[in-house]
Amino acid sequence: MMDTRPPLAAARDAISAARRIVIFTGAGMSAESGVPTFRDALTGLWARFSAEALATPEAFARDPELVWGWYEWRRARVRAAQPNAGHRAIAEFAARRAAEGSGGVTVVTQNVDDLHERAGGPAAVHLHGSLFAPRCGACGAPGAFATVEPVEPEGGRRLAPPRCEQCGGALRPGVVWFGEGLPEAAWSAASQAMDSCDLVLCVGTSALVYPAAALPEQALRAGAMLLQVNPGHTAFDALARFNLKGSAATVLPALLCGNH
Ligand code: BV8
Ligand code: ZN
Repeated sequence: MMDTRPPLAAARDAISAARRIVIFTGAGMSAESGVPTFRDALTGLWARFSAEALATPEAFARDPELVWGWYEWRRARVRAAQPNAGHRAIAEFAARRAAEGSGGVTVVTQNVDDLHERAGGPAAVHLHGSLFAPRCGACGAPGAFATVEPVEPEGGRRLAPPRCEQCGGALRPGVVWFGEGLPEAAWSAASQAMDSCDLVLCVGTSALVYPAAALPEQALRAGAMLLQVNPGHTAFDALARFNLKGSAATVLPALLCGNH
């Protein structure tokens, strides 16, 4: 029988009926906080590179100061950014369901910013690491930032990575680069959440990067329903029960908190 309810109302009903929900987020989640997505062209010193080319061990080995400068510029941008209404809606939704005892909410993010946490939401599972957890490239010890970089609009300074206090090696960003494996603990937490949820809400991801992009399909195979919030088209369009074509900061407050 044809579902005649407006998609948003039907999606809200599906969310209310779900016992265990995973919210799977990508760079589009932070776009309205002013944090560039991976699809956005790079600027300044990095304009001649693609993010995919810079986010690799090879790029860092070839020019550590260029790559460390890029990550420090991104970290300064994130520090200057604020969580948007979408981050806040997720935080409020998770808190409400916890208070009502109406089922768990797990946030699994591909993002390396800390905006989910700063919105007060549940600590997200970070599949691709964090801008705020540098580590030694030689001995793996956690590292400390040497300076607090100013926010430069276009970005564009080469910066030497600080030295490890344990062994003197160069620090590296605490993110997962292309060609690197994902952190075991994060992967297994995300995988278990996908296998045990009955609804996965995908927000602001192009669904292009693996193995992360395989996780929502894993939830589908385990019997979950997939919902998507994205102004654009992605491979998840064909898998989604409801495709809400809009931005995170406008759709999520209406979808999760009833704020129209
Ligand atoms: C691995 C951290 C094996 C870094 C990221 C050749 C060589 C090597 C590997 C490969 C290869 N070919 C394929 C691969 C695999 C590769 C891959 O998938 N490549 C892709 C490009 C084809 N994957 C890997 O390399 C992974 N590792 O395979 O290792 C291995 C295994 C075991 C042991 C050793 C090795 C590692 C991948 C992780 C890379 N790191 N981030 C950093 O941040 O600098 S990935 C990065 O890009 C993001 O984290 C994210 O995951 C990914 C894509 O970004 P999205 O989040 O989807 O955002 P995107 O910009 O793409 O799109 C934005 C979306 O938002 C759009 O849909 C847009 O419409 C929407 N949007 C915009 N505005 C809004 C919005 N939505 C809502 N509201 C809005 N306002
Ligand atoms: Zn070290």
